[in-house]
Amino acid sequence: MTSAVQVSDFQLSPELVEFQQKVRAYTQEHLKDAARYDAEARFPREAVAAAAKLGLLCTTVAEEHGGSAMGNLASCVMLEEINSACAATGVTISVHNSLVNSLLGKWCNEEQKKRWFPKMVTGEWLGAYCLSEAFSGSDAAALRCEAKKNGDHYVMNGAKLWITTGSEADLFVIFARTGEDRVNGISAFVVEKTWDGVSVGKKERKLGLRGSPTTEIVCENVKVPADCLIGEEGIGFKIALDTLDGGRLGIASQSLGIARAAIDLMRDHLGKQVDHKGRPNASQPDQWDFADLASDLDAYRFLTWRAAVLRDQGVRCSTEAAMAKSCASRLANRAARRAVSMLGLAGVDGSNPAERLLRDARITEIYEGATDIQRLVIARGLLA
Ligand code: COS
Repeated sequence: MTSAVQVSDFQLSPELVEFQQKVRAYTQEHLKDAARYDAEARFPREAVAAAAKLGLLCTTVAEEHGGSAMGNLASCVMLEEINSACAATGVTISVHNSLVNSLLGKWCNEEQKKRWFPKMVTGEWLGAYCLSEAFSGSDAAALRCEAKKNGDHYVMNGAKLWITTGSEADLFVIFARTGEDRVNGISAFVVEKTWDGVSVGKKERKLGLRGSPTTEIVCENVKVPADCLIGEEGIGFKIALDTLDGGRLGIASQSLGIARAAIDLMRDHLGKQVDHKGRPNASQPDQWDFADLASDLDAYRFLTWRAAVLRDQGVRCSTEAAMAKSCASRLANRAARRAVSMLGLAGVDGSNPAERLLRDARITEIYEGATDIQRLVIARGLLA
């Protein structure tokens, strides 16, 4: 297996520690309303705007286009912090950075970057990544949305499903069929929300991440100018999967944040159970589970950071990213479930974030590639 990471020590650089502290301060100041966003299924607009002001919406964009160019490792550090407080804000920022901005930066030409980045780096516009459809979730290449060339434009028809930030985004990256070949007949386009024929369809009612709107995006005879094609015709599927390698690092980091929050709740709970000398006195099974979950958190953080470093080095990290996501997302679910059971009634009565963490964790094993898809990617990578 290719592992180009040079491990000289296991510390973040002083710059990244400073960045982590800055993001932690942001979460403490701006994500206090996470429970309300969830209860009211309300988009965390103010929190996202505050993140934009701090430059958190441009970590994957080059400096020459107004970004901070901090890269994937920094994005992972940032997303663990944000998601430990509010996963709805976390996924909005993850998708904007890792699925949209990074894609535009890697695959668009200079003219296109100059057109869209000024709005995307400042957060004036939010981005959405539109791949899935009613009949193509895990089998992404089965997509049917079509873009037919007609002179200087394409005519796009189709419906995209389960689109994160769908109703709030201004710029959509849409994958559509420009030819019959299953894989090489797919192309990627930028489509703007205000264009004729673009509409936001059904909004999903969800178990968790309720502050993050997941909607359908419908295109009916949308006239897409030919200069909104990304790259060239036929490379859309590779763009989609290459981008998802980075996206999966975002979801792995989201999972780490959720797991960390659950483990912190357990620490508070177990820390109160002491003997007459003040030594830990919680039941041994509770301490064992707490110890295992905390150990896995550290292990999977390194798994995630390894993949991020590879991506920052320009090395393909499909296998490593899939390992990170499959392990971290399962950990988030285990940790949230255990926190709820350890806290007893307080785990489900909403008096603390445990039940929200449990609901928010579930999707991490589903979106940006379900766990079984990650296992498939890992096996294929190792057997290739
Ligand atoms: N980066 C660049 N290219 C990639 C790639 C990656 N990470 N992964 C695959 N490719 C290339 C392959 O090399 C292949 O190209 P060649 O034919 O030139 O060799 C092409 O893309 C097709 O790949 P593959 O044959 O593996 O495609 P499959 O249809 O078998 O699909 C899976 C593979 C299942 C892994 C893919 O459909 C997938 O990831 N599904 C989940 C989709 C998903 O995550 N959806 C969430 C959307 S956001 S909520």
